[in-house]
Parts: sequence; structure tokens; C-alpha cells
Amino acid sequence: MATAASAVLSGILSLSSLVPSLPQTVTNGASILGTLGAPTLSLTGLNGIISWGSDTVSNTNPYVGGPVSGVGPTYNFNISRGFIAPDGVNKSSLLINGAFPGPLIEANWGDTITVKVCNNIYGPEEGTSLHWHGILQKLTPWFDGVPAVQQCPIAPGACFTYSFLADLYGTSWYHSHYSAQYAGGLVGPMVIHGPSQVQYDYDLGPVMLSDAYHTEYFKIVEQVMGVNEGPPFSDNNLINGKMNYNCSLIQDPTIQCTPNAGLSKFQFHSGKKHRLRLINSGAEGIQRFTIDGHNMTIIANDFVPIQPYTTNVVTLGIGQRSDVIVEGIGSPTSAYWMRSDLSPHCDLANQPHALAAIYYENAVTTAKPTTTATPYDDSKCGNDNLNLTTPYFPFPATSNPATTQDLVITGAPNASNIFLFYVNGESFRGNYDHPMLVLANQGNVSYPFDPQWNAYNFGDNSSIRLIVKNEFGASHPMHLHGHNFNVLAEGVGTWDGTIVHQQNTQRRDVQLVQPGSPAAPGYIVLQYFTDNPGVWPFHCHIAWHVSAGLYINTIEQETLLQKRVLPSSVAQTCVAWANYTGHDVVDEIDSGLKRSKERNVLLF
Ligand SMILES: *[C@@H]1O[C@H](CO)[C@@H](O)[C@H](O)[C@H]1NC(C)=O
Ligand SMILES: *[C@@H]1O[C@H](CO)[C@@H](O)[C@H](O)[C@H]1NC(C)=O
Ligand SMILES: *[C@@H]1O[C@H](CO)[C@@H](O)[C@H](O)[C@H]1NC(C)=O
Ligand SMILES: *[C@@H]1O[C@H](CO)[C@@H](O)[C@H](O)[C@H]1NC(C)=O
Ligand SMILES: *[C@@H]1O[C@H](CO)[C@@H](O)[C@H](O)[C@H]1NC(C)=O
Ligand SMILES: *[C@@H]1O[C@H](CO)[C@@H](O)[C@H](O)[C@H]1NC(C)=O
Ligand SMILES: *[C@@H]1O[C@H](CO)[C@@H](O)[C@H](O)[C@H]1NC(C)=O
Ligand SMILES: *[C@@H]1O[C@H](CO)[C@@H](O)[C@H](O)[C@H]1NC(C)=O
Ligand SMILES: *[C@@H]1O[C@H](CO)[C@@H](O)[C@H](O)[C@H]1NC(C)=O
Ligand SMILES: [Cu+2]
Repeated sequence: MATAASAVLSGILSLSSLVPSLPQTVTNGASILGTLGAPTLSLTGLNGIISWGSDTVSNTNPYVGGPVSGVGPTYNFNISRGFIAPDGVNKSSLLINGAFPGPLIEANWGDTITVKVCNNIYGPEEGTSLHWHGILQKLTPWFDGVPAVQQCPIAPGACFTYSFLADLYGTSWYHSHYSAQYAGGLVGPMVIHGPSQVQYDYDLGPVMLSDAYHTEYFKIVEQVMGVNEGPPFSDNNLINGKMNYNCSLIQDPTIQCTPNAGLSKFQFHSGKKHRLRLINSGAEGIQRFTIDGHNMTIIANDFVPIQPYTTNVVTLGIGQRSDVIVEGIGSPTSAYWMRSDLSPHCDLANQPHALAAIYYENAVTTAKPTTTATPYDDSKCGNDNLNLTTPYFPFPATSNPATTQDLVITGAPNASNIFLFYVNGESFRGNYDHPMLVLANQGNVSYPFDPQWNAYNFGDNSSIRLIVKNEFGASHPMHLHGHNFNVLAEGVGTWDGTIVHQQNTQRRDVQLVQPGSPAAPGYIVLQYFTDNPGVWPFHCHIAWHVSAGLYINTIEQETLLQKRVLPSSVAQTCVAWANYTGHDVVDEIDSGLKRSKERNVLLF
């Protein structure tokens, strides 16, 4: 660890008292995540129900089979503004039912999850929409939640009900896909209970890792999209939405800061096995997660169970998840630090270290752990080597994909000196008034409608290989909607055609592409079968990079897509949005906030 970083950390440690100075309601609103009062999760499915019958991790191909229970949970989400102080710095945030992080969505594999989302964002007003990260949405591509692509934004005062099959199982999250709203607080965990290939004794539930910014998200978007502006540095790093901060660092006297706001706490049991569901739900940084004195066994990456392997550090790019099993090797009275570090050379972070306390069953739960950090290799701004990962259910990659698309990522200021990202020379700008899925469903695939929509129409091809070449000097967590892709290869330089574990490659929904240059680009080679007619975004998951246009839309199985019947609520949401934008000016600032200049012409 670098000396400067160690000094920052020892400063935080000397500040930290494990008796919080602020109540949980002030730091996190209605959320109880990160407190010892947060419940552990059921080991036998939600409500003790095993909905998946005899389907196991190894006997069921989740992309073609899997259970359908016909029942499932319903949630009502009220999105509004509110003041919270996750690390002691008081900040206007976007909250779901008054909580940051948002409520846990919990369901069984094969359930139908229904979420009624009401937009009560006022002062100022904003549109919104929620995306259910990693859900395939095969039956319901219109409920994927990306404005300009699958729906119009939900107008202030309006509601929209999402209803979708829990088609995969494991750990994920949901977040706003409107502008960079999710960096302003619109995130929450999602757990889908299913079979497991390993036994464990306690499910500690979600462990959300997120870089934190003290500036309100929209001001950062204005900075990112500003003339001659650089990218923002994060101010802190949170575990389950909590951390302390050195208030002396704040210069602005109008910002209220309370020291020792409070860290997250977890309960371990000596001699028992604990499942932790790690989620990088931040805006920018790669997280390196460790637990002092403990190794971890990774059992799933994203929604894909794998042959378990043991590690001392878990690396997660934005949007990625790893489920880990941690053995309770400590004594009943011991306490340990849990840590997550934003990588100093991969990320832009002013205070990169997140801490939480782990208490064994007889430990004093206000004691400060005295354990030392596990050293780890921080050299690669990428994921673990592909040869470490073998999914439990094999899914071979074909050597002969029906079509191959090169995607070259670059970044540069445009003629107005605004820094933009480009894919094959085009920077994405969406149009909220005309969702592409709706147009494609009507047979309007005379692409490109507008080159800035970055549409790649793959027609009726049965499989697609994407070769991503990153000529930019920072890594990108690349996320595809609607699929788990096979990761055939990753590295820096020129791909030599070798496929790692071709009969059973790494498979997930986000993969980091390493930093590169025009001479030696970072690359990833991804491949998937087109079993999901729809319009599916493929984008960098760094909030500020998406704002600056690092985003494309794939049109998949256009003939089958035209046969789908969209629910009337999709059209109604556009009617309400058109009504709203007809009398309110929507700030046109980043890739996700463009609207047509003419009066809205409705499509329905
Ligand atoms: C907090 O920040 C101030 C200002 O940089 C610094 O002087 C002080 O040493 C820091 N305190 C700790 C405990 O790190
Ligand atoms: C939604 O939350 C806002 C802010 O807390 C509150 O004013 C409003 O009454 C809530 N609406 C509903 C339907 O609960
Ligand atoms: C945060 O700021 C709001 C608005 O100024 C205020 O109502 C609230 O009391 C503040 N909270 C804290 C913990 O300072
Ligand atoms: C963690 O794993 C490494 C490598 O297998 C091993 O050397 C080390 O002793 C393990 N540490 C603990 C605490 O089990
Ligand atoms: C795994 O891949 C890494 C990076 O390509 C390589 O250095 C290592 O030798 C490989 N290990 C095995 C067992 O193939
Ligand atoms: C540069 O990009 C910004 C943001 O997309 C856009 O508003 C501006 O028109 C662009 N400038 C030029 C000269 O294209
Ligand atoms: C397709 O949609 C675009 C955007 O609304 C529109 O400009 C164009 O006229 C449409 N084309 C056809 C053939 O309907
Ligand atoms: C396959 O995709 C390519 C674009 O990558 C497209 O030109 C071609 O028409 C597609 N083929 C079919 C059968 O749809
Ligand atoms: C249109 O907007 C007005 C003013 O906000 C509102 O009163 C009305 O209910 C809206 N109508 C529809 C159909 O959304
Ligand atoms: Cu990026």
C-alpha cells in the first residue's frame, strides 16, 4: 500500500470510534443495512419456500429452463429527495421509500417480481426509471428500465409498474438508468434465492461497496459535461452506505459534517460459514475487498455460480458482484476489520478506504478491531485471470459466431472542448421521447435513425461476438443488458484468437476491459446467442463515462421483436412524459438527457 494512502487510513482509524455519533435515520434514512439489527437471510428461500423444486445449479440450463412459480413479491417504491449523511456529510440525495441504500428486493428463483415505481422527485423535478441489473427480461424487454431505449422516463407525479420473472438467481442490484441518478442515491440490493453448490450456515445478505461523492450528482454531471473540465474524484468509500469522514478536510462552511458518523457492522459466528453478497454499486471505482485474517471462497460471479476458488482479495468493477463464503476462523470474542479499497492507480479517489467491523458472537460490539490489513496485488486494472473461473453449469462458446463486431473505445474533447467517449467514432446521445424498442417493435429499424443513437442492428443473426478494443488509458466495466455473455479472452495488445476454457468460459454480465492505447489497446472478447429479441444496451458502467457517451444499443432478432405486443403502460408513460415535457424544460446535458427540440410527436 502506498505511504500516502496509509497515512490517510491511519487518520481515519484514529478518528474512528465504533460508537456512532449519528443515528441510523440521519445517516441512511429508513435503511437498516449495515446495522447489527439487519436480518440475516433465509437459507431455504424467501418465506422458507423452495420454489425451484429439483432444479439444481448443475442440472438446469437457466437460459432455457428454470422454474416458474406463478407467484412473487410486490413492492411499492416512492422516489423522492431527502437529506442524509451516510459518512457524516449532510447531502441532498435521491431516496427510495426514504432509504439509502434502497429496500432489499428478495424473491425466489422463478417468482414474478412486481415493483410499482412512483416518481416524487421535486425541487427540482426530474424524470426517472429503474433498471433491474442482470435480469434477462426475455418475456418483458420493455421492463428493462432504460429511458430512450425501452421506455420514456417516468414523469414527476407519475408511476410505472415493472413486472418481470426472476429468471436467474444469486446477487444483484437495481438502480436508476436516468442520467447519472444512481450516483445520487437511487440504488438498492436484489437477492434471488436459488440452489447452491456449497453449504453455509449464515447468509449475511448484501454488502454494497460504493465510492461516494459529497457533491450532488447533477452538479458532477454538469462538471463532467463542462468545457475544459476533468473527471471528478470521489470523496469517500462506503460499505452498505456507511463510513466516517475527517471533517477537517471540508473547506466549505455551508456543508455540515459530523465526525464518527458510524461504520457498518457484521456478525460472524466462530466455526461457522458465512455467505456475503458483494456488490460494487458505486459510480466509478474498482473495489478491492478484503477481510483481515480471513480468506474468501468465491462461489458466484454476477448471476453465475462457479467452481469455488479461494482468494485473499475480491476485485469488482462497477456493476459486478461476487458471492463469497467466509469461514469463521476467529475466536468467539474476536473482532476484525472488513475493508474495501478503491485502487489508487485504477481509480480517481481522494479517500479510497472503506472500513466495517466484523464482530464474532461474544465480542463487544463497540470495540475497535486491532487487526492488520491483508496485502494484495493491485497491479492489474482488470478482473481476475479468466483461467481461474469455471462456471458450474457449462455453456460452451461456438468458434463460429454468426457475426463479429469490433468496438473501438476512444476518448477526446470535441470541438467545444467537452470531453466525450466514443465507440467506433460515435458518442451516444439518447432521445427520451422515442424509445428505440417501441420504434423497432413497429418495424422502424431503418437504422441509423440518428447516428448518435449508436444502434447496431444485428438482424436475425443467431450469435454475436463483440471484440472490444479500449484505446483509452482507463479501464471500463462493460455491461450488456439481456444476457450473460461468454468471456472468450481479455488482455492488452492484440488478441491472438485463443479462447480461455472454450467449453466453459467465464460468463457474467459485466467484464472489465483493461486500460490501453492505440498501439496496445486493452481488449475483451465477448460472445452470446441471440435468444432474447429486444434492444439491449452495451455500455461502460462508470456513471460519468456513460454521461459522456460510452454506450451503444444492440438490436437483437428484429423479426421476432416485431411480433411482440407491448403493454399499454409503456405508451401511457410516454403520454405522461410528453405532457410533462410539453410544459417543463428538461435540462439537456448528458447522454441520457437529450430530448427532441420540436414539440413532442407521439408515436401511439
Ligand atoms: C484531518 O484532516 C486535517 C486537514 O487535512 C489534517 O490536518 C488532520 O491530520 C486529519 N486528521 C486525521 C486524524 O487524519
Ligand atoms: C413519497 O415520499 C414523499 C417524501 O417523503 C412524501 O411526501 C409522499 O407523501 C410519499 N408518497 C407516498 C404515496 O407515500
Ligand atoms: C441536513 O440539512 C438539512 C437541510 O438543511 C437539515 O434539515 C438537516 O437537519 C441536516 N441534517 C444534519 C444531520 O445536519
Ligand atoms: C489464505 O490463503 C493463502 C494461500 O492459499 C494461505 O497462504 C494463507 O495461509 C491463507 N490465510 C488464511 C488466514 O487462511
Ligand atoms: C492464467 O492466466 C495468466 C494470465 O494470462 C497466466 O499468467 C497464468 O500462467 C495462467 N495460469 C494457468 C494455470 O494457465
Ligand atoms: C460537444 O459535445 C457536447 C455534449 O454532447 C455538445 O453539446 C456540443 O454540441 C458538442 N460540440 C460540437 C462542436 O459538436
Ligand atoms: C422511424 O422513427 C424515426 C424517429 O421517430 C422517424 O424520424 C422516422 O420517420 C421513422 N421511420 C419510419 C419509416 O417510420
Ligand atoms: C448479421 O449482422 C450483420 C451486422 O453485424 C448484418 O449486416 C447482417 O445482415 C446480419 N445477418 C442476418 C441474417 O440478420
Ligand atoms: C398533464 O400535465 C398536467 C399538469 O402537470 C396534469 O395536471 C395532467 O394530469 C397531466 N395529464 C396526463 C395525461 O398526464
Ligand atoms: Cu468507462
